[in-house]
Amino acid sequence: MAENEEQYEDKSNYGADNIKVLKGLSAVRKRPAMYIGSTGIKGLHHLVFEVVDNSIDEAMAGYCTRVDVVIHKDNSITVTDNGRGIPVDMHASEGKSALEVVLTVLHAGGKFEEGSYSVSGGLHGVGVSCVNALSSWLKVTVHRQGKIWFQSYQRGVPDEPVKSIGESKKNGTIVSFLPDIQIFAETQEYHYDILSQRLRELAFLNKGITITLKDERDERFHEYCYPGGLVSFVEFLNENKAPLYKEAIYIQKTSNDIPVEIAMQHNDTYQENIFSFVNNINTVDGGTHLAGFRTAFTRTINNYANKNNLLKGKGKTKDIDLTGEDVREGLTCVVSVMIRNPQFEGQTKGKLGNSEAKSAVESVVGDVLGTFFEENPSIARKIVEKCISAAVARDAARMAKQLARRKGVLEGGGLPGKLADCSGRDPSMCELFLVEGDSAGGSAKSGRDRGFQAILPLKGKILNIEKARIDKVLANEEIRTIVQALGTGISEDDFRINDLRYHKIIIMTDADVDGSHIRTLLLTFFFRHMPKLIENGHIYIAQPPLFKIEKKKGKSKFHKYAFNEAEKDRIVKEMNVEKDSELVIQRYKGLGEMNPDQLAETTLQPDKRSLLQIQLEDVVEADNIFTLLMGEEVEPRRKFIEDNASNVKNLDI
Ligand code: 0RA
Repeated sequence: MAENEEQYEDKSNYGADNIKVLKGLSAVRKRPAMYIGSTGIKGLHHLVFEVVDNSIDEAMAGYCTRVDVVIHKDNSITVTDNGRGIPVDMHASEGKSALEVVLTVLHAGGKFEEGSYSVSGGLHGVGVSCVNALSSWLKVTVHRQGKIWFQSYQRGVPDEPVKSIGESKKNGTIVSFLPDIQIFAETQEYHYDILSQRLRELAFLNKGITITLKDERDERFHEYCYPGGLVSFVEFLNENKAPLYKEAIYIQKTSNDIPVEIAMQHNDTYQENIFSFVNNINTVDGGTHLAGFRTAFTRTINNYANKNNLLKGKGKTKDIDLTGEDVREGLTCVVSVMIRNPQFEGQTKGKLGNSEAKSAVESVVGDVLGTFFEENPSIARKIVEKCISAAVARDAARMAKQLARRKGVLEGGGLPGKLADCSGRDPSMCELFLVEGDSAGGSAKSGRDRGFQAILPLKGKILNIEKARIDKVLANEEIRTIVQALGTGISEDDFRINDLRYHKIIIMTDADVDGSHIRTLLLTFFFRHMPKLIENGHIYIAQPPLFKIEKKKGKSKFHKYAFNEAEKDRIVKEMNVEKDSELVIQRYKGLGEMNPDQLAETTLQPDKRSLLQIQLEDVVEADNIFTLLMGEEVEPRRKFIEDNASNVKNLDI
């Protein structure tokens, strides 16, 4: 008989051992948010990621190639991996199976040996024991060294000691759990998209590993496996853009014991799109590793360009000096480092603080990219040319900004003549309607409550921001007018959210292809140049009705509005008329067909209208979507609006 089994034979003492465990677990159950961030939707999904992270650790250590995640019908989860399996031998200090220790003791995350880049050092990094504590039940099965081991728990407390339940030729760990309804009171429902986005990201970051996600509620299934790793990631990010050169540049080297991995590719847009990761965790606010990349990237390109005389005579008066902004224009890049003791800083812990990461990335980029340029002169030249044109445009942009500033657009001096402003001055109470067309603008002006509602009619197309630099953006009259009305200025250096004059900015366009195009252009503009407005939830879409259904009954008349065909049919049925002639159904082709009263009643008055608030959850996804939206396809655009706008009908006003 195996040593382990003998040690578990005496079950009588088992209860006493668990007192310590219970104390640890009850701390987690008392303050779950401290351990997993929240008990809302984020925390709920965090449970899955916590378990998956352990499997990814196994993969990074070279022992695991596959992770399968299943969402069951009852919203319980199973994570299966083919790693070594959690050890089951006696844990010396705890006096019980290592498996039980890993599952019941806080921060026993499981790495007993030194030298692993455990991702559990990350944001909340609390280990499977937390998941166990916050699950109404959890079951773990381990295939290891010829046997199958099993233990089950309720709210973190083992039902019985670890036992062997059979033989197996495989290795691996299977964890199943059901989040505790007592903890996750808000929602227990898993979102396929939240899980799939992170799992896809993990598959990009860990090349070759296969991650699957299956949803038994609707039989959805996805398999993620990218032998190209970060190169595939960058090509995915550039999917709907035109790359400047065919293959992404790939850098991989360990410096000072810090593995650095980078992939990058320029495209023909003017946006910089850099994602950075530390131990597989997205550092949304960058940090030292990103700073190291930026410094080395700018220096390496300038060195190459100077060495090859590519900058001579390019400036108006003197030779050009390429700035960081110039070299990163249109750059899509993913920087990933592994660090033993990552220090995360900032309010949301999204910024890496370790200074050794800066020098490691700097040295790797300088070295490997320098060599790459020498060996691939045609690509190097293409990049330098793009940087030079960025530098030239930067000059033009500076002039445009100066001009705009003089005209008061950026300082928020005067207000545009076309704006019908409201009389209220408290931004938190004020709304700005961006209305398509002068005629709808006119109706909106007469129908509004001028106390807190301002109207800005827009005519003509707004420029396609995706393809324009800041100088062109500011040269566009419609955009200048919007910026002026908002009062915030534009772009990172000039944007002042505190000067925002309206806390609700409501896009009101026709329900046709043109209207949807204008709406998309506006959203893209806000996303690229005033992302804070979207992050802070200031951007809304008005939803004018499509139908008016009027019933004449003797002398009295009454009417209702419908937002879609189905609603119209339902209302017609409810009106229960004997003759069709008792009904007048009007279909609005555009906002312009509504008179001021109708517009007020359906689209302007807070207690009657329906607004969609724009939310952007995932930056990777958002960037992709915006690029996609600027294509000619109407369908993905429509779908975006549907997916990203959450209904906030009769908002709390
Ligand atoms: C502790 C030590 C070892 C592996 C693991 C934990 C481990 C944990 C999880 C959680 C999910 N899947 C997992 N796979 C492995 C090292 C084992 C060894 O030295 O053989």
